Amino acid sequence: MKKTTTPAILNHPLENIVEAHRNLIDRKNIPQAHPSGLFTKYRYPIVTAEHAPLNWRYDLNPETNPHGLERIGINAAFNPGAIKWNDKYVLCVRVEGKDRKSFFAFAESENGVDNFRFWDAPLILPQNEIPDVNAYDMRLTLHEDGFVYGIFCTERKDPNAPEGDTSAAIANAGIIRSKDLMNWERLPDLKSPSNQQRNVTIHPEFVDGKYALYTRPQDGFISTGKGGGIGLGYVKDMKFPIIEEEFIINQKEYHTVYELKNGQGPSPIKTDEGWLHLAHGVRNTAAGLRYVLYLFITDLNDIQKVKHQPAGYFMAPDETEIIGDVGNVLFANGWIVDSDGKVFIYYASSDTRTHVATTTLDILVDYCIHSPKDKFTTSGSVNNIMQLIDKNLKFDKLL
Ligand code: M1P
Repeated sequence: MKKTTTPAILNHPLENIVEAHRNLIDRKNIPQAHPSGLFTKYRYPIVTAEHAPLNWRYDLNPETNPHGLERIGINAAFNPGAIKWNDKYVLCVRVEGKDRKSFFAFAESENGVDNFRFWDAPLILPQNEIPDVNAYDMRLTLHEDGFVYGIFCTERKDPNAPEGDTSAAIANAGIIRSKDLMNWERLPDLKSPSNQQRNVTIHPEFVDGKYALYTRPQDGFISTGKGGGIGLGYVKDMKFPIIEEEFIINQKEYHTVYELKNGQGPSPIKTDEGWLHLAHGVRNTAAGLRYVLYLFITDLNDIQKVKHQPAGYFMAPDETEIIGDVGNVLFANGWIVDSDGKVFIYYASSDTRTHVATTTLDILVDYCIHSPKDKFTTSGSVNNIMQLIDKNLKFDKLL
């Protein structure tokens, strides 16, 4: 049903744009169960560049903007951190302007799927001595110390870049924390043995009295070089976030979906079977890099030990997700688990838009425990299928 335009906007040059924006925010999503049974995706992205509030983009005064033109353009809205807060599903979205700078903006929904609406203004990120040139991919984690930590990637020009190289950058982990999501304290950037860090997030519990941080050490800005893999390091005091030593807990591996690099997604979720991790894996193809999502479980008493890891990917870009600014990418750095075990996986496609997939902890744990492991060879993969065929012999009358 068409909505009535509010009198204040009637005959304003932006009348149609206001109505289209309202319809976009009010639209209900349509669930689409995946044939694997592992998750339900939804027809529409839940947050896009077009969701950005109109007063961030347009001069609403018809006298100074008689043509109703957009003054500041938004390019993309993706890779959100996520947290349940005051019963609302809250995302800290990476919003990227047409000027290529990313910034953070919170958006919230009553049910985690529909009607995500940005808060009034973007986050004013407190700065350290050297300002962030770009900031992105926030992980939000409620730690048992009582703070919500926001760990994100802060990027600055590489001071040692050869003359004329205007793209070499240093990426590191920036850290903020808050008790109300409104007032944020900036802590020093992470110090670690690696030149470059991305995909850093904090384990929600203390480990032997220390903070534990998942890392992704790498030699270069894009290439991991000798580095790579999902690492883990310990910090005594988050006011001085120093990791002396990193332990790789989940390696990149030849001829897998995480052959080139991988990275921890959001902080892991505690289950009876262990800590459930969502990560991305990257492989190379003739058409460029391909990013997919995968899962694994680590031991409750030894978080460096991977207990279960199914072969291959859990979720990959579908035909609507594969196209975007950086094609063939699924990336996730936020998820929320409800008290009834329902899980909301917030993921982005092709560095352009944000989606949600819903599932349950039971399904994710069952998938991790009962799907065969990667055997790293063709004959190993066939062997996994043969074992399932044998197991099914008694039941194939069903087919
Ligand atoms: O472009 C794909 C992703 O690339 C980076 O991830 P990674 O460091 O694992 O390669 C990040 O910049 C991420 O934001 C982006 O989605």
